[in-house]
Formats: sequence, C-alpha cells, structure tokens
Amino acid sequence: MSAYKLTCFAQSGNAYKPALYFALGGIDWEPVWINFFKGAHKEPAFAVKNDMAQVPVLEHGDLVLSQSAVILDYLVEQEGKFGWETAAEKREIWRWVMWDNYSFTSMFAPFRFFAAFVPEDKRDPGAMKFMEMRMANALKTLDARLAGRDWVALDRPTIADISIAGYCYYGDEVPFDFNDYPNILAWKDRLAALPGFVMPYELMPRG
Ligand SMILES: N[C@@H](CCC(=O)N[C@@H](CS)C(=O)NCC(=O)O)C(=O)O
Repeated sequence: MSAYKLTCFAQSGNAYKPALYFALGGIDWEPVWINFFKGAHKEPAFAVKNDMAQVPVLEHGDLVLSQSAVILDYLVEQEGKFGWETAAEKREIWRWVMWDNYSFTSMFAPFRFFAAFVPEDKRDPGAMKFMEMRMANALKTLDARLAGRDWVALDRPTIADISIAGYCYYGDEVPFDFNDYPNILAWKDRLAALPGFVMPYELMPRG
C-alpha cells in the first residue's frame, strides 16, 4: 500500500497538479476517487477531511492536507523534487504558483467547467465573457514569460510548472486554442516529454 493517498477525480485539474507531481517524480501514490459531480465534496463525511469542501486532499500518515499549492509544497519538503535550492529560487517559484492560483487556474478551471460540462443555455454569457477576457490576459502573460525560456520559474521544471499545467492537458475541453500561444505550446510539449508524464484522464480515476 502506498503512503500517499490523494482524493481526486480525473476531470479535476487541481487534483492533477499533485497527481502529476507523483507521476513525474516516480513516486508511489494511491488515488481515492470522489464522486464530485454528485456533490460528495459537500457531504459531512468529506468536511472531516477538508472544511473548504474542495478537491484535492492529500493524506499522508496522520496528515490531511488541502490546497494543491500547499500539497505541492509539502511534497517538495518530503521528496526534494521540483523544488528550490536557494531562498531566491523559492521566491521565484512561489511568485508563479501564486500567479497560477489567483490569475490562471482561478479563471481556467471555471471557464473550462462551464464550456465542457454545462449546457450552453445554462451558462451566463456575461460571466463567460469575463472569464474569456481574464483567460486571454493570463495566457498572454504566460506566453510572454516563456519566450526564450524552457520552464516558468527556473531553468529546470519545478512545482510552478506543475501547478500551471493543471488544466493544460484536457484537449478539446479547453475553451480556447493553445496554437495561438506558441511559447505555451512548446512548454506543454517539453513538460509532456518529461519521464513519467501521464495525461490527466490516464492518471486519475474517472468514476
Ligand atoms: N485552490 C484550490 C482549488 C480547489 C478547487 O477549487 N477544486 C475544485 C475541484 S477541481 C472544487 O473542489 N470545487 C468545489 C468548490 O470550490 O466548491 C486548490 O488549488 O486545491
């Protein structure tokens, strides 16, 4: 039995972040599938694990941890992979993990959720327009950052790349064209070429 248990479901890019860390790091882990689309994350049984009622949740021994960024931080501490060697490197990684959480995944996840899983007549056009505009800005920022560099934060892959990658490998479900962002496209290919890389629907249970 593996030491790490991750509550996840395949459609969750936030869960894909720690799952991808395990895959790229060659680390043994066990997925614990949650029936998110039936609202299992809102059940009292799940609140015991996460009072924020969100997926993913990592369990490791007595530790129960939510928030993908904090989980990735914990995995760096435990496994020593995809992290930093100096305080300056740590700051640069965290600058981009924070950007991902506030400006990229925060828009990408709901934008993709509505585009992929909610019928068109149930979507709020104003909200969709807002998310589209915020996404375009974030994609421009990321594409500019990746001009002339291989990885987002440092000269090697780190948890900043893994965090930002969360929603980038869901194929047609993504409501814009990565071809419009050549540096992001090249970075996605580089990440996907790393040993151990697995696509989200192959890595986590779909239920
Ligand atoms: N900042 C959190 C976001 C987690 C999150 O929003 N997860 C989604 C599933 S992908 C969720 O549980 N949404 C339910 C909710 O927020 O009510 C993280 O990075 O772990």
